[in-house]
Amino acid sequence: MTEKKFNVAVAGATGAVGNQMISCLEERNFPINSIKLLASSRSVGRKIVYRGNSIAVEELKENSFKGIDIALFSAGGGISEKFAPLAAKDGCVVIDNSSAWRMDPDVPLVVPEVNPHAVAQYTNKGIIANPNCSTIQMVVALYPLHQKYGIKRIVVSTYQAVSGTGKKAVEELDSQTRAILNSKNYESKVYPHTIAFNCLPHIDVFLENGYTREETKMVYETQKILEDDTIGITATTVRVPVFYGHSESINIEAKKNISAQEVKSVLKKTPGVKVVDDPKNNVYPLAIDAAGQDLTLVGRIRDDESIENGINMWVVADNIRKGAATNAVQIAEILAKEYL
Ligand code: NAP
Ligand code: 3JN
Repeated sequence: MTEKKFNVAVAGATGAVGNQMISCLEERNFPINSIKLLASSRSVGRKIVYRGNSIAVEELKENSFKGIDIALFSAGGGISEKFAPLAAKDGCVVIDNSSAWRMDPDVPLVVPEVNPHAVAQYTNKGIIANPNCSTIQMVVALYPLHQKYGIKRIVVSTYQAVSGTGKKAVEELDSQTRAILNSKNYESKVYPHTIAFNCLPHIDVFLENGYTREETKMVYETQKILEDDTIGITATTVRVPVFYGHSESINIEAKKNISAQEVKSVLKKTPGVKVVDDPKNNVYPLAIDAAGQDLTLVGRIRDDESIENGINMWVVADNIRKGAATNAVQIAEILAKEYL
């Protein structure tokens, strides 16, 4: 039987995530019949190479999705809010990387290693949401522990790379670092403070309760994906001067007896996870090792000696790949294989 091939569109194709989506489709040999690359009017005429062919970027418009089977969106929440329903109306399934649809009860929020069954709900609105990058790597590591031990509470602090803010932030860290090392003047345009040689406890906007939107996303998205709103979650999200790879310090309190040794053996068998944990030999997950690959690295696994059934760990993943593009393409693979 010949394999079914799909007409695919990438909205936000010129961005940090969109670009990686195009590479992931190619690397993973996604069955593509045609590919349409969409961005703003600023990028019209730009060429992007896909499988050796140079493809011209087109302007994202209301009628861009006619004849498209699957659209991967990463052009921001406002664009997703407006264009995802239009694309769905034209019969296309949207896999959206923004926060616009994540908490809509009719829209599945999917991490393929955790809740692939939720993809079935794409029929509700024709939209599937991709979670926030910080949520994705956390749930990949915690899902098997929640299944086996029941997680009561999560305390997480993140150390997030600038690529999470997009291509302009990558340029800002690069240019500020060079300027500071050469005693030159520089400006901060993307972030409210200098990001080079600094840490900013501020990702996305501040809310009334003093938390940021990024911190709030981690709470509600995790509960939705793990299908358990009784888990207590508190987060502090921090931007650090790293280009690629988000790191997280995660503390969990479990309902059942748990030990670091057992956690290591459970995580060694967990799909999508690589245990990197040999501290005596200075081996633990590092952002520079996580960058450019798709596994979630987990290490520094140890008992929290201050409470019963507590565990600490250090979790690192490539925020643009598993945190965004790869996760979206994995969702497209499930759709293509099982539903379309
Ligand atoms: P980026 O590097 O700044 O790229 C933004 C992309 O959106 C570019 O392709 C840009 O096109 C396009 N765009 C902007 N305004 C547009 C418009 N009016 N019409 C059509 N296209 C437009 O940002 P990024 O890091 O790739 O992030 C893009 C979005 O993906 C974010 O806003 C966020 O919603 C989502 N995201 C999700 C995660 C996650 O955690 N899963 C992580 C990062 C980002 P031009 O080049 O033509 O301007
Ligand atoms: O800052 C990061 O490391 C991840 C950023 C994600 C992001 C950036 C801009 C807008 C999002 C997101 O995915 O939650 C959004 C959004 O709200 O859509």
